[in-house]
Amino acid sequence: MSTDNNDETRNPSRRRFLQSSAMAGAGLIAGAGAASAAAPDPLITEVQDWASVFGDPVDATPYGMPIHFEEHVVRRNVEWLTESTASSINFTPIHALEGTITPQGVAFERHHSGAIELSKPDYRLMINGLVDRPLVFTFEDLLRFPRAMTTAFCECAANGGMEWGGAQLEGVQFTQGMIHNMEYTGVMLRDLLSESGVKPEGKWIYVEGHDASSNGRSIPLEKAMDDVMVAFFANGEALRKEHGYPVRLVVPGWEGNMWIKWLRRIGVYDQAVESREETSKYTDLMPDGRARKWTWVMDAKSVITSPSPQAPIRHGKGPLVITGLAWSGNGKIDRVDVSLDGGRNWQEARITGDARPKALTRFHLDIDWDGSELFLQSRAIDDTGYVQPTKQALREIRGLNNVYHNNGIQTWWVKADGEVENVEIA
Ligand SMILES: Nc1nc2c(c(=O)[nH]1)N[C@H]1C(S)=C(S)[C@@H](COP(=O)(O)O)O[C@H]1N2
Ligand SMILES: [Mo]
Repeated sequence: MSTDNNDETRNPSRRRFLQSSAMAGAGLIAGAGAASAAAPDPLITEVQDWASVFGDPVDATPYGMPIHFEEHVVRRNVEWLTESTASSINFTPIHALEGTITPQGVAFERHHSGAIELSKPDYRLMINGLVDRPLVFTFEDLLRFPRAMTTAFCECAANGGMEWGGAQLEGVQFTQGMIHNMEYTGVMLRDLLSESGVKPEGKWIYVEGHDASSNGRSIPLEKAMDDVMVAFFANGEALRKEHGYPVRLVVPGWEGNMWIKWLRRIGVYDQAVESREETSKYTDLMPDGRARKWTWVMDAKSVITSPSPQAPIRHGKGPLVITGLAWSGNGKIDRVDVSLDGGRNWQEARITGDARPKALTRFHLDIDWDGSELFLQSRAIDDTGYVQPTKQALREIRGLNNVYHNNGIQTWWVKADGEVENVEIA
């Protein structure tokens, strides 16, 4: 694995290309037909408006939004998927993002009964059940516990679920966009539980939200005492309403459904509650009609975000930057391989920046594209040695009745004209 950003030193053909395009000069920049300096580029030779007048003053936007040129980079939903948008999901535009942190404003939302408005003064968090001291915390109380930070991906168990039967949706936003990755600040759940004092018979917690759905889930005490966080900041600012303001649970590596928003109560019990969200939902139906129980961890997965159907190649042959995301609920990403020919041959991609455990990891592969069609795939390998499976390998074990935990390899067919389509290799 290499974190070397200076690819030109390692890739002579790329360096040659960059040199020759620099010699072609204005021709390439000015675009079609402008072969030489004979057609001067007014963007260079003329004084532009933006260089002649004042720009916006400070305070023009007390809370800044992206410039309007980027207004297509938004969450989107798939209308036919759910009957009502109050109990629905939308998708992160991962085809248009870089790095690993998801800005809250474009991070996917999943609500079972809509996003509620709950103020800090009205906020209460109860811990009860098998504890020495049942307690109720206000928001101010939480601020007085020692702070912790963690960066973690939150992936809905249904991410990729529409692709179980076959390639369906045109865009990585829709096939893999039920994921976000934020830097959280809050307090460790174990510190709150210790304040209440868990009785020896307490083996499970049951967590639920203030919203009408409550979305209750059981979590084994071992996990609760390990890396679960009660978070109130994300990416340096307060949680957004839609992500659980003022307080949500962060359950690193485990399915999004357990990340309770608008956290209301933590009950300590001697056994799992077996609520709706962990019996009729969020279990995986097997071909023989039985369901897999307690599939909490999100297994290693990766996907190429560009090129992809919403991010086709517009620049023709030559240097091409291939990029994507990889993650594992079991630990760190060790390696990501990329195939240009539908899985026959693989080459190792570069992990760019840090590979943190249970967090999104960015990879890049720089190639010299000859303009012929590609069948692009990526495959993640985590530090437990787990290798991301093909969709076919998953189906052989789990059948076609399933919705959740589809971490199979995604294939993008890149055509000679640079357009990209969601396909499967037969
Ligand atoms: N209280 C509450 N918590 C909830 C939900 C909900 O509907 N209510 N949805 C869950 C599901 S299914 C997922 S995938 C994540 C989504 O978090 P997000 O909306 O920040 O993307 O929140 C989980 N926590
Ligand atoms: Mo979810």
